[in-house]
Order: sequence, then C-alpha cells, then structure tokens
Amino acid sequence: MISLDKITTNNKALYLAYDQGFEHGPTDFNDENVDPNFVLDIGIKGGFNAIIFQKGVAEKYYPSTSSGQVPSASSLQQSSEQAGQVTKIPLILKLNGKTNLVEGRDPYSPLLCTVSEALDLGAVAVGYTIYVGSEFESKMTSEFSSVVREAHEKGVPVIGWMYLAGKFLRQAQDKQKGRELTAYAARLGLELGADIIKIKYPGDLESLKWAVESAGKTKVVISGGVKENENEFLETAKTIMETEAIGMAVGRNIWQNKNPLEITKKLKEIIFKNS
Ligand code: FBP
Repeated sequence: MISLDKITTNNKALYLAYDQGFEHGPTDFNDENVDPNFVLDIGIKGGFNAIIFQKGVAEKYYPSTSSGQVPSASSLQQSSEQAGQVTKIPLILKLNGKTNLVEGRDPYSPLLCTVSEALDLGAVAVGYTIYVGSEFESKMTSEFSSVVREAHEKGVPVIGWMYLAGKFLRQAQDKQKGRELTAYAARLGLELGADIIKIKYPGDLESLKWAVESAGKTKVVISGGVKENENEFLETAKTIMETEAIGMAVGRNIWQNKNPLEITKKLKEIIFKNS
C-alpha cells in the first residue's frame, strides 16, 4: 500500500491546483494570480496539503529540495521580517497537460514529464489526466499505467484526474447517464491503480456517493471548477464531505477569490471538520 501521509491530514486533503495557465491560458488570471509566487504564498499561508504545478512552473518557482521546504513566497518580496522564514508545502507534479486551443477532436493530454524528473523537482506525488471516453483514451490509460508502475516502484502516490470527455459522451448526456459515467470514470481509476482520483462533482449527493463507492480503496477528491458564488461553492463542499470523498483539489475558487485566505479557512473548516 502506498502511503498518502505526505499529502493528507487525518485522511483528509485540500490541494491548491495551479495548472490552469496550461489548460486554459492566462485568461483565468489577473495581475496578481498570474504570478506563481502569489499562489504559492496562498498555498503556504493557507496550509494546503499540497500545491499542484506543471514542470516548468515547479522548476522556476518551487525550490528544488527533496524535503519540500520552500521559502515563503512573501518572504521573497517583503524582505525584512519574513526573510529567512522557511515554510513547507508539498508539491504534486502534473505529468501531462494540453491546451484548449485544438478544436474538433477528442482530447488527448500527452505525458510531458517523467516520475524521476518530478522527484528531482521535489514532488511527493504525481498527477495525470485521463479523458475518459475520448477516442484517445487508450493512449492515456497506457501512459497512466506506466506512470503508476514507475511511481509505485519508488513509493510515490499517483493521482488520476478522471475527466469525462469526448464526442460519444456528449451525445449521451442525461442525468442517469451522468451518474453512471462519473462512477465509471471513478472505477477506472481504481482498476488502473490510482491512489487518489480527482473527479468533477456529478451534480448531486447520491451520484457522488455511488462514484466514491465505485472507486473502492482508491481515495476521491473533487475539483473546484469555474469560480462561483462563495456561498454556493461552500454549500457544494459541504455536500461533498457528506460522502466518503477525502476532500477537494481547488484552483480558481481560491486564487480568483478577493480574499483567498478567508475562503480557504472556511473550506478547511468543512473538509477537516471531524478529523
Ligand atoms: P479548478 O478548481 O480551477 O477547476 O482546478 C481544477 C482543475 O482540475 C485543474 O487542475 C485543471 O487545470 C482544471 O481544473 C481543468 O478544468 P477544465 O476541465 O474545466 O478545463
């Protein structure tokens, strides 16, 4: 069994996702959060279980120490009282990625970084997106399996972003189908050997419960999605935590918020409530 201790707290988890610059482009950013140091600072001060970067951002912004020790981002800017302060935030390195600029074909997200490279950058876990239902799904399940093989040989946890996508799925969408497909994506994560899967909220409590049950011993975290009204977002988080999901991996709903640390605090109260 691969240990998740470095990226969980009492079996619960909150991750700060920051690979949207790759997946969506700088359109998600403003003058502040376009700077990876700004988001790293939120991750550290907010006490997230890990931050999620692509390789290039990790190389340039996440100090390369195997202990995962990084200087506080604010200490890099405001020298005096914070200089020298050392804070920890574990790194999850995203090994594949794609832009949203290629239209007309089902998505394929190629492997761009190896597990060894991720470890050299200080990562304690790795992530990979599979577009379940894409015409290129088999390429991604195959690459994912190689990642799991190498990572598990090294004792490193693997997180599978199990995202539904593809022409066939678009044709077949109703509520019941959505429930089945989310559970299928979750189950695929278990079958492929993922330690944690990240799935999108399927829209209601019962569907999520079934997906989490289908994932078996593979742990489940839910992604944040497009920024929404703060209260609605927190209500969804409460619903998510009524299931056996261990937590969330959120990006835009944190670092696009006017007060990222305040919403982080509220979200942590929900996720870590009884832990
Ligand atoms: P968000 O909380 O901002 O949605 O981030 C979670 C995430 O999975 C990111 O890791 C990824 O870049 C993004 O969502 C992909 O979103 P989409 O599938 O909508 O393109």
